[in-house]
Amino acid sequence: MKIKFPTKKFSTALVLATAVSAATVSSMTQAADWKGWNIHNTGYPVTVAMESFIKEADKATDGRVTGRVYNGAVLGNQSDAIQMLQVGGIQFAGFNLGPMGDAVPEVNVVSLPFIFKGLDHMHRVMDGPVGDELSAAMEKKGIKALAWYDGGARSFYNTSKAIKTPADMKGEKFRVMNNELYVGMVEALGGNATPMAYSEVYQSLKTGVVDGAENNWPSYDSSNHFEVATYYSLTEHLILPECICVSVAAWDKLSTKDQVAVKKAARNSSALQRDLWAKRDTESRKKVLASGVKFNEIKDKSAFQNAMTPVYKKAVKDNPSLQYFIDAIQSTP
Ligand code: BDP
Repeated sequence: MKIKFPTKKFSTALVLATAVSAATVSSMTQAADWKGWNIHNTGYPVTVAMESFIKEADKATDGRVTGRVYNGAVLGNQSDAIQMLQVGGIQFAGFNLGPMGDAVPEVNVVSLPFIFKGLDHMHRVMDGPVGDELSAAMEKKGIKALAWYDGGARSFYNTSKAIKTPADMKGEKFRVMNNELYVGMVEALGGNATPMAYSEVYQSLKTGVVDGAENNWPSYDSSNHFEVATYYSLTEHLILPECICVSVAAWDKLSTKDQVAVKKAARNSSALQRDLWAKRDTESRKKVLASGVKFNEIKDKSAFQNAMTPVYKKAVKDNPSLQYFIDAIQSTP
């Protein structure tokens, strides 16, 4: 809004007061138009939940918060999204917490392989005090997690053979998400790792730039990686929470009443996402197995788990505050 002052001289206080009240009026009348970053395609559980979130936020704030979800990472890769949230270039996003470790070191605790005992344990941790503390750490860095979504369990898949023991990873090159910890994880298992954007993985698997990658069933399916990397070995080494996150810059502009409404919309979208996730997890698994994916169930994962000791040690050495969170997660029943 442009404010025109008459040429006559005003006291600074009056000018300031006018500007402040004009800004207040403008923030009351102009809707916040939120851009939402999303890596997934139409119909994916995260996509449906994010769309439901912004729709409900719009309705519950009488249109003071309106917005749109941009699918397929058209707004940039996930590292870009984290930075854009921090500076307020985008206002909300849905993604897993894996690549967040650089910006918020405490969050790396969820990227420690096998830290969660299962999906239910992850829910209990993230919906409890530890989740609140991680959220507070993120908020200090400009990103507020309004609620947690599911991302299932990630396992390794590759083009040439089943990974039955860590020895089978030798000489194989795996794509990992953008986090040094994942490079260490693959190396501790005896393989090689290349951090790479999600959008580049399909082509890289196809042309042999990498031999494998790791992800949950729904992403293995929706990215079509199952067409080119047909061995899926159930290591379930990472259970990564995902967040519906907002930029603190956008959040702080909302009235308390609207913050309550937007948070409620996020919580509702999380219940929806978890429900859709459970269904999609089963469906995707069925679909890729029916298409001929060679499934290798690993009954005893202890060789993989034991190989992670140096990964934990290095993570704590690099960031001693992680020990507190490791203990807190491991002591959560
Ligand atoms: C998917 C996550 C997404 C990640 C992607 C990846 O939902 O946030 O960006 O994996 O591997 O499962 O990059």
